[in-house]
Amino acid sequence: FSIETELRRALDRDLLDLFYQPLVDLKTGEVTGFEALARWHHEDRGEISPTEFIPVAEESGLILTLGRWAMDRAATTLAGWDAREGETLPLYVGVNLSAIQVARDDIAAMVAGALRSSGLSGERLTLELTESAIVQDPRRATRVFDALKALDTTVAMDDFGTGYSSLAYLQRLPIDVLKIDRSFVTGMMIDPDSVAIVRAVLSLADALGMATTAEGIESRELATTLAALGCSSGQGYFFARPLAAEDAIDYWRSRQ
Ligand code: G
Ligand code: G
Ligand code: MN
Ligand code: NA
Repeated sequence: FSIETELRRALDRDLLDLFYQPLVDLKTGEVTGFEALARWHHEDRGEISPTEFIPVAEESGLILTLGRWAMDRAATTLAGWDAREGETLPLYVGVNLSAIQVARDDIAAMVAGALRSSGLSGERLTLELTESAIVQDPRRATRVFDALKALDTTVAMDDFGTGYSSLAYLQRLPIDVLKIDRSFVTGMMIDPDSVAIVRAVLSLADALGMATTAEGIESRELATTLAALGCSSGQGYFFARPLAAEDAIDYWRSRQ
């Protein structure tokens, strides 16, 4: 069977899983939230990477189903942690939204639905959008971003610096967080140009009143350097890999 056929079946049977990678405040070391990342353990083929099945989902339109599933699962999981700990936890969850979802689905209604059924308030959710979501249809993107802000959710620009959007959109759209793409963060260790780019992005974000998250932090040295440069938040294997829901909340508790 093709990956598409198998993916359709996996979605029908609820065989995908959602993992959670901690985001850490680089000043205090506190875990502030998690990014939700889809995982697919295929019974015969083993682990299939999202870099393989997300593009298939996007080409086939299955991303609409997958995206709604991820949104609902992430919200339900966070509400479940609150219920188990008996309090509203100081944690948020970030959900990736594909440009295809922005173009073809009613994102704001979907997010509102997930908030309603989980009972979470909007501040508990971050929506991670890529520059491609803006480039395809800027007017639609503007409406979607505004609607997400009206729900009090946080809007993050994912993989920042790798796409083709103009800086004018940073000014025009209600973006709260710039996520600095992993390629620049990894590059900092070996390439002075990457350091220059990261510095420039941090300074731009600061001037525009946006927070910053560095992705792909794999060493203590990088975490320290990025903190010194003023980056607010970090994510990467140095802190933790994406974790199953149970392991993610255990990780948070163990660091309290
Ligand atoms: O999880 P990493 O482990 O391999 O993810 C690879 C890529 O797949 C990343 O670009 C990530 O944003 C994307 N991805 C993972 N889960 C989701 C999801 O639920 N929705 C969308 N749109 N992209 C996802
Ligand atoms: O594009 P997006 O930012 O959503 O993708 C997140 C991807 O980055 C996931 O595939 C996740 O597993 C991966 N990732 C997270 N932290 C690290 C890291 O420290 N190193 C590497 N190589 N990949 C990471
Ligand atoms: Mn992301
Ligand atoms: Na990224």
